[in-house]
Amino acid sequence: MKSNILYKVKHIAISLFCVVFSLENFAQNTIINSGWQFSENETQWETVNLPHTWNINDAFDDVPGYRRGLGYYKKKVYLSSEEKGRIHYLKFNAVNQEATVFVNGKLIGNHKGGYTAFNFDVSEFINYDAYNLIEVTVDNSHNENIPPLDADFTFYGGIYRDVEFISISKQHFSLDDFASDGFYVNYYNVSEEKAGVTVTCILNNRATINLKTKLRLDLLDAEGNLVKTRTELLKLPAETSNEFKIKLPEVYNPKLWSPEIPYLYHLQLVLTNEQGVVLDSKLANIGFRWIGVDAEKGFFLNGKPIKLVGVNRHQDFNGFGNAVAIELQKKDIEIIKNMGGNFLRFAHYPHARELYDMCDKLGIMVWTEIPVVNKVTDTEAFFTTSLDMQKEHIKQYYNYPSVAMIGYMNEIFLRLAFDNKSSEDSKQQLKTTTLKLANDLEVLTRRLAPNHITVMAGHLNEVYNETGIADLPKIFGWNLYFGWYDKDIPDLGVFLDNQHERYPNRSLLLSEYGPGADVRIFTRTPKKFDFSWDYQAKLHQSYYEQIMNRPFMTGMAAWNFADFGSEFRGDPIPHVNQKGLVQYDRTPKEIYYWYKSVLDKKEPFIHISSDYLSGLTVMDDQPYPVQIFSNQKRLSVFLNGQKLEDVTIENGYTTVCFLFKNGINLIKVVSADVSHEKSIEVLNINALNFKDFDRFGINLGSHFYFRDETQKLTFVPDQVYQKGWFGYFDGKPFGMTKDKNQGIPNNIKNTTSDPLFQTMLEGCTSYKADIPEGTYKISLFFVEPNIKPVENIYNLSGSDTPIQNKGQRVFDIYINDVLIHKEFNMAKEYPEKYGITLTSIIKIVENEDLIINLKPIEGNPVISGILIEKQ
Ligand code: GCB
Repeated sequence: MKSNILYKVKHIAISLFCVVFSLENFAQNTIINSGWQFSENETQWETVNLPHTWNINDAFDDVPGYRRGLGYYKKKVYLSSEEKGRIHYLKFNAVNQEATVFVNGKLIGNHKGGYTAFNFDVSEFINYDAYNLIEVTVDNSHNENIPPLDADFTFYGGIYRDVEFISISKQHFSLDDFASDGFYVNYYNVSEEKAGVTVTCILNNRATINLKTKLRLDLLDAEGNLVKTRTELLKLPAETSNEFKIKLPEVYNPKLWSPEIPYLYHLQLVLTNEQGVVLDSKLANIGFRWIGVDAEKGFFLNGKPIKLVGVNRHQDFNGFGNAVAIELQKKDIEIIKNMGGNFLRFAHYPHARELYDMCDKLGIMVWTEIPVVNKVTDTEAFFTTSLDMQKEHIKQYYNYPSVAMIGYMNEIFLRLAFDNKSSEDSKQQLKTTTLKLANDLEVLTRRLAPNHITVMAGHLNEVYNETGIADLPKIFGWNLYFGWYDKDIPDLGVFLDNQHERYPNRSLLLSEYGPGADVRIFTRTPKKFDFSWDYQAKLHQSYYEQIMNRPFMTGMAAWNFADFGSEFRGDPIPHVNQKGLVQYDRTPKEIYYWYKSVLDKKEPFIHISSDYLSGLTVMDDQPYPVQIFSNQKRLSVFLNGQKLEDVTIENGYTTVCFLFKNGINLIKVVSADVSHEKSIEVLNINALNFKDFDRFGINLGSHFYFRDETQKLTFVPDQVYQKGWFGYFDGKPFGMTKDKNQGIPNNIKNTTSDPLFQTMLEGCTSYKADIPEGTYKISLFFVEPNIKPVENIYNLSGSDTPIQNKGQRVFDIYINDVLIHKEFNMAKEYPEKYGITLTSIIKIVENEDLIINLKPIEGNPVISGILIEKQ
């Protein structure tokens, strides 16, 4: 079958990439990312560059689901006969999630698992002075034997990290130990006085003769000065692989590595033959540090207590899926460092290795883990894949000094906790299986990485205590969403104190927390599940205090650094989990600056949190609260050139109420060393005669403002009717993004202004706005909240039957007694949750106001928004 493809290849234009080797080079790693051919069906091909995924669009479109199936890649690589005496490997740094590789039509191997590297020795399949065809069949379908089985992120399919063609001499550092670098760095006697390094090297001799080699280890300081060196004469027997452990003498008065001063030494490993010709070489970061953990006193670095505060990270990026250029990804680590974070959990799988190198360099302590998430499968194959994945993970990421913690499971009882179908027996069986796998992974991790701290994260459920699984790792992480999925914000501390009391010997970390937040939503009255930035601030500010006040807590990692793709979600931006401190394109949300104000003490810093305020609509006597963030103690606040007050900062912020005038307002905040200014455009409507406006929008049924960039307008929150102003007479506010609806797609089609539509008034028959006489364009916004996505959206069959009868509503719409729409029936007219706008021009005469009536014929009318525009 494959030779068939080879034949076909000759007939299509593909871009060829030539690997030209120089014999002086002892090892040649060529990144072969450009000019691959990609197809979803093996008939139509397109040229793509890696990193690549086929789910960039369909994971974000209006159709539920995304393509999980096969993708085919191929590419030709030229090798000259000068390469003959060398060994050739093909290395894939990550392919999601199963890859089957062919070279010149022959099956080379298969790899399961989408987040770790793997390689194949392809030497015997290569043709010299010829083009060699590499083909990769990639599969991201659901597979019961490959973790993750289920999780709150999108499993984009494709070859999304670098592919390397490696040519090396016959004597080299092994590539066969789970695609590691073939050497492992360990430390001994690390203290302020001295520190030592030992290295275990796996050296291969693929020649048919024995060879005497020299291995030189050079330890260089950050400036490149040689600090210690050692050369070993090593005999490499023919056709063997051997392990050598080499100890470098101790360094006296070493410079220690820490987040404040991430001082790095470097270790160079050079393998030569007896004559000094280089055969292979490697490089590693060396960070002298020691860590410890205490169930009562928390985390210790270099003998001193340190509270770990940082974020979790997912690897995808707006518009790229998981196929993100590495330079763009590296910026994330800089953004986290600039925020002052000293801790990063790479969730829920190993990320690109370059990022761990960045953490070494910038000084961020790392938790890294494999994607065994939400549930396990009770098969030998699942166990084997998980254990192999952990072996790859540990061996490939072992040498980064920033890596402090190695994990292997996230919320592994989540599906079990929500399972109300299975029998008690089968649930018990699943618990036993899960515990067995956890135990196997823990034992494996401790054996392969005895100097790292093992970790696991669980969700709010007793099952982690009952089963004893929480006592396996050295630190247990709780993912806690008090004030979001569960109870209220202050319940965090109550829960943690209780856990600490019940399990005094267990070290705890808050491994996830945080609410969803959309930068277009703000409010004076933040509430659970409103996605306002204000609620995000409230929750994070309180959580931080609660953790800082508990010395037993080792640390906290916010969920999430950035918004990320999760296809089934119905947050205000559909298919995106919006719990990020920065947006999906990494633009900081306001909360990012608050973290900076509490974490980053390097330079004086002030931030006025007001980006979201542009277009704020207020009345004369309504001061608006604005948060000011700073790492300074005392600040002076000015509005439009006038000093308002001196304020004191606590927990990184203070709230100042501003009476804004109509038009541009300038806020200025100064401290002794630094100042910050922001100008805000405000629409101040004189409430009593409601006249100074051109455009006025109301977000019906909602307590929050919504900044609609498509309309260039900020919709105001709703209210009960007030004379001279606006509001509803009857009906109840209704929100589609409510807690209980989590997981149900609330994606409103035909619009990106989802928050305007997602909140509405239900049962409202009469609404009034006391606008002055004139001609107006009135737009009314509607959505039918009860329509569920139909299985086949094309199955409309032209019949009159509504898609779904449940919740169907029919009503007549009147504006000032003029019938605008008779028998309005959204369930009948629209196949799905469409954002519907009805626009009319009306004339208001003297002594008349705007009155909207929704007269029910069947069910309760709903309405989501009103936009009034002067003509
Ligand atoms: C969790 C999961 C994480 C989810 C997060 C959420 O506990 O570990 O994968 O994305 O909650 O946002 O619900």
